[in-house]
Amino acid sequence: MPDIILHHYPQSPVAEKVRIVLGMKNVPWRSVLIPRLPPKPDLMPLTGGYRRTPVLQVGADIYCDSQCIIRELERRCPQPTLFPNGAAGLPWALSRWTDGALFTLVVGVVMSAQADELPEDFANDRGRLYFGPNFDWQAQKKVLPHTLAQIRAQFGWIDERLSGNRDFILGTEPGLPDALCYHVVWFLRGRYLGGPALLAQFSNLVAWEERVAAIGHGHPEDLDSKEALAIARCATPQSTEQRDDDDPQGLAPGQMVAVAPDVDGGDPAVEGRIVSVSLDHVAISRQDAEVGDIVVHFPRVGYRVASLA
Ligand SMILES: N[C@@H](CCC(=O)N[C@@H](CS)C(=O)NCC(=O)O)C(=O)O
Repeated sequence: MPDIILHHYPQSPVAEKVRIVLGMKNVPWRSVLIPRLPPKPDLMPLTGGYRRTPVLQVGADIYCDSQCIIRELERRCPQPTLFPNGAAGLPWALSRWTDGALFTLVVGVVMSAQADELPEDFANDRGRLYFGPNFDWQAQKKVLPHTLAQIRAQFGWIDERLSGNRDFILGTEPGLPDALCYHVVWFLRGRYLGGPALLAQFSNLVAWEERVAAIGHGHPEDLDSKEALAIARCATPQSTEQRDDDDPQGLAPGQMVAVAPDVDGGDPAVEGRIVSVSLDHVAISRQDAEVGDIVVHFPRVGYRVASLA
């Protein structure tokens, strides 16, 4: 099996979600550390402009967004499954809450509580990314107690789910819902001074958090970013053509498109020619001067695919 390469940085909560999934799979992987802010010169040749964290590389196939990354990890390493007890489907819906509304509330607390101490370029970048061009950390700081009340009630849901000696969210086996909920808890605990006290109110959640942390990250081995580029250059994309005659946008292999997150975060679009498309993914091929032929994979949910033809 070719190497699984994760481009990430230690402080990234979304990367922590994927690292925990790699722990659940208990697989070897290569770890490339990337900068927390653009420019990301050794990542851009691979993604064609996608700048978020994490990114998965397998040879010359690049997977953007944790949704797409986790789907690919489940496909490549099906056992143990992330969907024990026939739980497929619903965890993806849960991810729209954990990665969406809940994550945004936690980013608001973590960032606005430190608004006066954070480096300006970092605060401005994350403000734009998560709250759009009119972000205002000082205004968010004023409503911190309200935001904490929102988060506390929602963490209460997780705690309630884990009552009655349920080890993991789906029962006795860990699965995708654990990684989804855990990364937000990990973020609040590690990056907000009041996080540990808030979490201490939830005994089921805290005991579960320790069980998920104990799963670990699998078996990472450091890889230099230049070596990752060399691996891509020497590899050939493995993606094969796939069409979907029911695609609502009429997307089809061969078409030139631009793909970007469907949020007002100022993310650049990635341009390329569709190789494969389905209800939950689109993969586009591009040529890069540094790494040659590359196929970049995106989820459909949360992404806008615009036709350039
Ligand atoms: N929807 C994306 C969100 C990724 C995301 O926003 N990650 C944060 C880090 S936790 C990020 O990209 N920050 C800006 C950066 O790393 O440049 C996913 O699930 O992968």
